[in-house]
Amino acid sequence: MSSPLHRPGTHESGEGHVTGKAHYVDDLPTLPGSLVAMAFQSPVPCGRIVELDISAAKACDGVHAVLTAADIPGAKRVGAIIHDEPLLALDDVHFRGQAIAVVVAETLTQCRAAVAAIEVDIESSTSLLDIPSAIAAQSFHTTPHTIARGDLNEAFNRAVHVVEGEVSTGGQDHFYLETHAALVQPLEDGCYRVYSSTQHPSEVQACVAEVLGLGRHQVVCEVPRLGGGFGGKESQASQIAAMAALGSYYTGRGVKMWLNRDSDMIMTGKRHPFFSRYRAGFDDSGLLIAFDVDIFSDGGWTIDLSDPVMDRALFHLDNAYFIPNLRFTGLVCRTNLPSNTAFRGFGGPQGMVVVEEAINRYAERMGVDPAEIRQRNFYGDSPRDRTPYGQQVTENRLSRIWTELMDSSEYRDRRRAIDAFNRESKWIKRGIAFQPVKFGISFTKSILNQAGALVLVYADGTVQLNHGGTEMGQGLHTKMRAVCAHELGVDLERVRVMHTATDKVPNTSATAASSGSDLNGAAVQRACQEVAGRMAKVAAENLQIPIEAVRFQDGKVGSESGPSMRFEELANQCWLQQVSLSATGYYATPGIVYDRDAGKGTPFYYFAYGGAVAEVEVHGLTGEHRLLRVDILHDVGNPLVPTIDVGQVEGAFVQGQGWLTCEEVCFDSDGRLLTHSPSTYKIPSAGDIAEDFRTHLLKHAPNDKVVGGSKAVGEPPFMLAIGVVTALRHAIGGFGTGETEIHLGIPCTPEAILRAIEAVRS
Ligand code: MTE
Ligand code: LUZ
Ligand code: MOS
Repeated sequence: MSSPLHRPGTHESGEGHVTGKAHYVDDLPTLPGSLVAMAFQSPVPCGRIVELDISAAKACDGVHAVLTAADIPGAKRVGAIIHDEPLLALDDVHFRGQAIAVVVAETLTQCRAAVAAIEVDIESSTSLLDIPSAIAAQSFHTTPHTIARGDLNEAFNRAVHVVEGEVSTGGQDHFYLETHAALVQPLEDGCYRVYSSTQHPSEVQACVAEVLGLGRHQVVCEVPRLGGGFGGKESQASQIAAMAALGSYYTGRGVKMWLNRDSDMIMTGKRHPFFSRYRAGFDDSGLLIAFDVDIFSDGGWTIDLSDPVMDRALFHLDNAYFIPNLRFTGLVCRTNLPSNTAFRGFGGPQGMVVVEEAINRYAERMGVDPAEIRQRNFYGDSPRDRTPYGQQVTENRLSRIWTELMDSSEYRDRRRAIDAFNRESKWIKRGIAFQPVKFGISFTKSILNQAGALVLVYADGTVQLNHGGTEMGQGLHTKMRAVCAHELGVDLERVRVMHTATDKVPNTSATAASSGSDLNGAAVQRACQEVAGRMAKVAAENLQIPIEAVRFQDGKVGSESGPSMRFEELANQCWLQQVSLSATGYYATPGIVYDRDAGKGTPFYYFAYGGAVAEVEVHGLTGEHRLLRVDILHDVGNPLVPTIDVGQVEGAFVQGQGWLTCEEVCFDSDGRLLTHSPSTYKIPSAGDIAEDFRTHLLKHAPNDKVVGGSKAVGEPPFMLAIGVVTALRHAIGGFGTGETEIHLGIPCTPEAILRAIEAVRS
């Protein structure tokens, strides 16, 4: 049988991506007379607006409107969960870059001139620009959320070694290749069509409707594709679309809003910086028996998704390790910075680095291989093996990954060779590390775990597939097309995946939490099965075979060895016999609940597992490093399209590497973003990728819970990159003498590495 499912395949838009023929929002045709919009942004990080003068701007050439909060006909505040974010500043400004007014003009040049003509008088007040200042000022978005179990005091009394310290991790810009963009077209009867580069079309639809004071039925949001989202377009595309919509509302014309790279980096939120204080108690066999952690995140000026991000950080403070006694408390700080948001891993990476730091320091103090400590602390498969929030760990693949990866990467031999190398080499040292990952799959806000699809079969046997997920390069459409082609037994070429649109599938969740293919895949499968069921009946009657014998495969429908007809023949037959050829499919993940007040529940449908071995080489005089070799063994179940998943694993690892080693978001003491273009913000480039990069998917590991036996893949491998930090610590240790703890800040830039080397040398 020639089903495309589980076969290597190319990305459905791959050719379009490389030839430039794939359409993004900015490539779509505009209506005659269309305009562009640009925001006038706050020049200070915090203050009260005393006077705003837009008269000169209104008189500028080509300007059709200059709009402020007073012009908003509907909701003045928006927001992903809590509507705490003024779309345009009300009386106060809360970060440097906040939108105060929107200028709508014929060209971007005219917009720029008009923006420059706006005058604002702001009475500045003291701003909070980092977590320590926010803690000192008791400036928080939330109340503390705690997850606890066991008896911490008793466990710390029993602990033989206690490691205590602080960990800070910085922000990360999403650096999608396509910056935020929206195009709004007015329709008849006061309705709008919104094209948006968003991971969450339903939220854009809702936000535009609320801001304009309309019902959601009056707004359609359509997404051609995204040039990357990485979480940055989960909640924050809404404001861009709403500003463009406001422009369209007042001018009656099509309006596009597109942020250039600098504006995108200045206006929109990033990965949450985190600051943690921890105390970790180990027994004499190296088991982590007590773990007490306070974590703080920088939410920025509004809450956005900071609450669920914090939840996921708390849910991943254990990573792959069973910790019997613990207390984890999380608190979101309010600062005068852009509102931080979803970013691949969604708080998980920030949580995990804390436990990994504690293990590294313990192992360094004891002079043992941290890999062995990690393995010793793994969750097992027994009833004891529950997470801090009480979820049973099932189908645990950690020990399998450990065994296979240690063997295939020749970890132990290489570690011995590296230690020998380090004894001989004075200025160049090497390091190697093993990093396991366990990552919970499901939206931590449980109700979001639902999806829908709509399948249309035409009488010529071709198919249009609609589902609620968005394509951002991750290959979701490629996978959904394969699921659909498999269910209907037709070639991929017959199935066209349509633009994601809210008039095809309503009330969708963001394509996020790595669950796009799990959720939409099940909905697509159900929609296809519904149509196929009706078609099978017609086939059985026409072919005079029992319905149970009907199979859909190789473009034919019928019995496996007996009579059959071509799929297109059957589709036409159904039309002639007046049988409906379209169907919807709907899916909601069963059995997941989380009681936030109690800090207990089963928030995840299952866990994804993975392991990485990373080897680095550090230059002692410059602090620079190279990644010599990376071996990854990752669990994606039975992959829907394995080539796509390998790309996701590699991409996630390199993006994690960027966060941990070279990307630094810097603000000056006046809240001004200093790193707002590729000249000052360093993302990993081809030369930073491991010279020898070996990615393998765990074999024979189907996941019964998900369509085709697959597993989510988008985010979990991001955290495998934490192994690079441990490998760097190993190398840095080589510059010292024996059992010293390493003090290495994240990101591990050359400066941070040099500082750590200086410290071990003295
Ligand atoms: N891969 C590409 N190429 N571009 C992206 O924007 N986003 C990541 C991941 N992989 C992203 C990506 C993030 S943050 C998530 S949550 C998932 O893809 C979302 O898609 P999925 O649920 O279909 O895996
Ligand atoms: N939970 C989660 C969420 O785990 N990932 C997400 O992307 C998300 N988004 C919104 C709310 N909860
Ligand atoms: Mo991904 S951070 O869940 O969009």
